[in-house]
Amino acid sequence: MKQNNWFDPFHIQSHLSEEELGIQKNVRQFCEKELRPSVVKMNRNHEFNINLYPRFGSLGVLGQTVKSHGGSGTSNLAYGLVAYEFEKIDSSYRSSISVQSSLVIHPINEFGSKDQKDKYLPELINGEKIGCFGLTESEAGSDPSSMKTTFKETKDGYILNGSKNWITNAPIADIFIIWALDENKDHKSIKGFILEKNFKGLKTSHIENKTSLKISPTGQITLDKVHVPKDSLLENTNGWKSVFSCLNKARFGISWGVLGAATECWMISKEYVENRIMFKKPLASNQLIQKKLSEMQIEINLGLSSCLLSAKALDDGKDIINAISILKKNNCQKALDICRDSRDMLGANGLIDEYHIMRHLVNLETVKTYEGAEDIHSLILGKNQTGISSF
Ligand code: TGC
Ligand code: FAD
Repeated sequence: MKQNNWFDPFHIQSHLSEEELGIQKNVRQFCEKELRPSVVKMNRNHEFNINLYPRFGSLGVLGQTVKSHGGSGTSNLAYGLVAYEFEKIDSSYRSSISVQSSLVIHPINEFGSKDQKDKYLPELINGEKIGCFGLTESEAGSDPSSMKTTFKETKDGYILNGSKNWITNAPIADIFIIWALDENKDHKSIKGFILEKNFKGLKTSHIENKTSLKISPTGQITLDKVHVPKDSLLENTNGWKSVFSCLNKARFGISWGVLGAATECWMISKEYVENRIMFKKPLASNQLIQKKLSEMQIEINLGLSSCLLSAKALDDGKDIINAISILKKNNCQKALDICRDSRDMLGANGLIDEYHIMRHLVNLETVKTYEGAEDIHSLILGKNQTGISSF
């Protein structure tokens, strides 16, 4: 057949710089060599190898948009491409880099003092230290402003009390970004703190029975009268806007990432139906099957094109808050649809974990929920469109 551009119909690759193409290629090679061979086993065993963090650091994918303290200073577009490549293997691995980059390194770099940056950024960027981000609580998920975790100012610092739940990396973290409310004020008094795992009164536990994102360790954090020195406060935060600036970054990466999982499922099902003979001909020769393949191609490429436009706008310093909610919601939804169709096209074999699709499908159930559940993004968009808050 004549060469055509069915895989990249909008010529997305032609919009990438030499540097971005190089980063994507390098990261893809790393993922294929270092992550893919063990992904099924790691998932079966709920296992994460913490020694990967220094490897991620050497690869330059931790805090990659940061221009100091060892950061590679890449474009946001390159960050999106990295998330796309990591999530082709597993959403857990994309989570590992998202949390460290967007939710730990970003707030320290953006809201920390010079001393905090000098102390924490180098080891977070080179992967010697692992971070986590504690916003959600058992009774405060979609509405984090209902959190019960509080801080109280003392002569020489702060006392933190409360608990966080569903925190990626909590069981393995050295550094904890914790969000808390002033115990004497209202929900607007939000502040962020940098805690370390050896702080007295800080304990973590592991959520053992997750059926999704099994490679990624998730846990609870309890804070029992944790005395936090003054210099642990992220002094340049400005209320909830600062919390959301972290979420914006993470949601942007997720929007690219889920299309990686979807692309993977598309390619697996394409190869399968081209080779599977049923009714004496390849499955791929049936119109219904080709319709499914074309829908995968359409949604993935529309999603990637919008991601590309948003990344370019972000790199030009433009506000992309609405685009982020559109992409986080729509790309997750479309990726889930694509995984379900792929699973169906493999018939019974689609249920076997070596074919990867079920793993991507159940992972995407997490991704649909965290960083603003699907319907929450509809409500954010509805609020911004009408000026009326439904919350
Ligand atoms: P609202 O009144 O809308 O806003 C309060 C202030 O924040 C500003 N703001 C933003 N600023 C920057 N970026 C954004 N996206 C912003 N959205 C809002 C806003 O302008 C306002 O500023 P000001 O100056 O007027 O005070 O706040 P709300 O309470 O009504 O917000 C409601 C809602 C639902 C949108 C918000 O609470 C929300 O997004 N909920 C979802 C919670 C969530 O996403 N949690 C994520 C936890 S972290 C996580 O899941 C990590 S997963 C990790 C992994 O990848 O493994
Ligand atoms: P709820 O808020 O109880 O929502 C349940 C359902 O109700 C959802 O479908 C939601 O869309 C819907 N809903 C809620 N409010 C409304 C409304 N007003 N109108 C209509 N529908 C509504 N958090 C962190 O802080 N840090 C992390 O590192 C982190 N990692 C995570 C890792 C995993 C594996 C998971 C699963 C979650 C993680 N989270 C983390 C938490 C995540 O952000 C929350 O689960 C998410 O914000 C949703 O909160 P919830 O689970 O309490 O659901």
